[in-house]
Amino acid sequence: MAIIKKKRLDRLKSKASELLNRTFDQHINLAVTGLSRSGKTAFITSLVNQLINEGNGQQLSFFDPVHHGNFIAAKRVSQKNLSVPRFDYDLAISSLTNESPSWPEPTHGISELRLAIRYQPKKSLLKYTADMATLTLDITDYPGEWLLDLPMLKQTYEQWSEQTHALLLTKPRQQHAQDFLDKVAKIDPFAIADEEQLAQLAQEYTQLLHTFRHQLGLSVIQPGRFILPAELAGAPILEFFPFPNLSEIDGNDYQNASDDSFVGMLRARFIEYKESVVKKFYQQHFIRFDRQIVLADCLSPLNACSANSGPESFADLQLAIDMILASYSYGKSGLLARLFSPKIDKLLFAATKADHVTAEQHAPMVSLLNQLIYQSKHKLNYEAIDMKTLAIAAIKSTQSGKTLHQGQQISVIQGNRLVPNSADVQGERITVFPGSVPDKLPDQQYWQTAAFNFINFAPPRGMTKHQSLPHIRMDQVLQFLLADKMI
Ligand SMILES: Nc1nc2c(ncn2[C@@H]2O[C@H](COP(=O)(O)OP(=O)(O)O)[C@@H](O)[C@H]2O)c(=O)[nH]1
Ligand SMILES: [Mg+2]
Repeated sequence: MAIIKKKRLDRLKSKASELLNRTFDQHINLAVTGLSRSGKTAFITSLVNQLINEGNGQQLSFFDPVHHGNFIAAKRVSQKNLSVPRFDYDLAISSLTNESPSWPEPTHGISELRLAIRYQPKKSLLKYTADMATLTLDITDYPGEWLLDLPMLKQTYEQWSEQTHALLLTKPRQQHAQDFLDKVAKIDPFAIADEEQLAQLAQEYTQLLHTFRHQLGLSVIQPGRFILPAELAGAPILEFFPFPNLSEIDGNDYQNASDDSFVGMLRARFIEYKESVVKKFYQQHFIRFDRQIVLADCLSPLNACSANSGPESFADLQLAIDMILASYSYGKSGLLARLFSPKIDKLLFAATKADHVTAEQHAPMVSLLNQLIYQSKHKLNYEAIDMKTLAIAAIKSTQSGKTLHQGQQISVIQGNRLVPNSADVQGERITVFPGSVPDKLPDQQYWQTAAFNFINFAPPRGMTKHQSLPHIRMDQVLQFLLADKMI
C-alpha cells in the first residue's frame, strides 16, 4: 500500500515539475518579413546585437526588463529546425564592424536563428520558484514577396492569367512588357509545348518582374517567389507565366487541353506551384509563427528620382501591403482558416530607415504607414491581435543637427554617402535636408512639387562586435514583442 502511494506521489511530483518547466521556458516564434531591401537583415542583426550586448553602450531604456533590471543575458544557441538555413549573424556583424563598414549582402530566402534570453522573474508566479527563467526566441527571416503569392491559392490558372495580363497592360509596366506579350501572343496554346521555348519565355517574364521591382520600384510582384527563388532557382516549377486572352478560347478546348500542350503545361505548373511551393510555405513555416513584424520602407518610393513613376510605385506599395496583410486575415476565409490556425497575437509594423529623416519627421512617417495599412486593417478581422506602428532605424547611420539656411534654423542630417559597387564603400560626408515626409498618402500635387531627397548612407564607422549598434527605437520594438513574456 505504502509503495503504491509513494509511486503515485513520485509520479505527481514529476508531473508538477514538468508543468513548472513548461511554464518556465517561455517561447516566442518571431517572424520578420518585408519586401526585399526593406531592412530585414539589418533589423535582425541589430535585434540580436542589442540583446547579446545589452548594457554595452547604447541604452534600451524603453525595454522594461532592462529598465527594471531583470534582464540577465542573452546568447545564441543552436536552432531547432535543422533543415532551414541559419541566419548568418556573424557574417552580417563582421561586415558592419569592418574597418570600412558595409551593409550585409542581400539574402534571398528564409533563415532562422535562436536566442536564449535569461531573466529574473519579478511579477509572474515564476518568482516563487526560480531566480532565473529563460525565454527562447526563434527568429525567422523570410521574404515578404512570398506572401504576395497567397491570393493565387484562390485562383485558377485562367483567372490568374487574366488578372496578371491586365496588370501588365497598365502604366508603367506596359512599355516594358509589350515585347514579352507580343511573343506569347504568337503561340498556339494547343500545340505541343516546346520546353525550351517555354523556359525562355518564363525567363523573360521573370526578368520583367525584376525590372518592375528594381528599376521601377514597384511592389506587386507575382509570383513573388520568381524573384527570390531561394533553393528553387532554375527548377521547372518556376517556369510558367500568364497566358493572355484565355477567356476568348473555347472553354471545352481549354479544359481538355492535354498536359503536353503549351497551355496544358503552363496550367499544370501553376497548379503544382500553388500546391508544393505556396501552400508548403504556409504549412511548414507560417503556421508556427506567433508574433510578426512587417518592415516597410516608405521613404524610397517618395524619392524625387522616382517622380516619374512615384504615384504608381506608391499605389503599388499600398496594394502589396494589402496583399501581405491578407495572410493574417484568417478566420474570414475558409481556405486560409484551413491552412493555418489563428495564432499570431502581436503584429508590429515598422517604417524602417528612420535615420534618413530628421526626428520631427518620424511622426509623419508613422501616420503615413498607418494610412498605408489602414484600408486592409479595416477589411480584415484583427480583433485578437495586438498591433502597433513604429518608425525605427535598426542601425542608425546619420547624425541630426541644425543648420542656418537663408536666415532660418533648419534640421538636417549628416552621414557618409553610400557609393554602390565601389571598393571604397564610404563616400563623402554630406549634410542634407532630406525633405518632409507627407503624413498622408501623397496626392497629385505632392508629386509635382515634391523634392524628397533619399540618399543611401553607409553604415557608421567605428562600431565593434561587442558593442551595441546605434539605433532608433529598437528598445520599443523589444518592449512590444518580448517584454510581456519576461515578467
Ligand atoms: N540608413 C539606414 N539604412 C538601412 C537601415 N536598414 C537597412 N538599410 C539599407 O537598406 C538596405 C537593405 O537592407 P537589408 O537589411 O539588406 O534588407 P532586406 O532585403 O529586407 O534584408 C541596406 O543595404 C541599407 O542600405 C537602417 O537602419 N538605416
Ligand atoms: Mg535580407
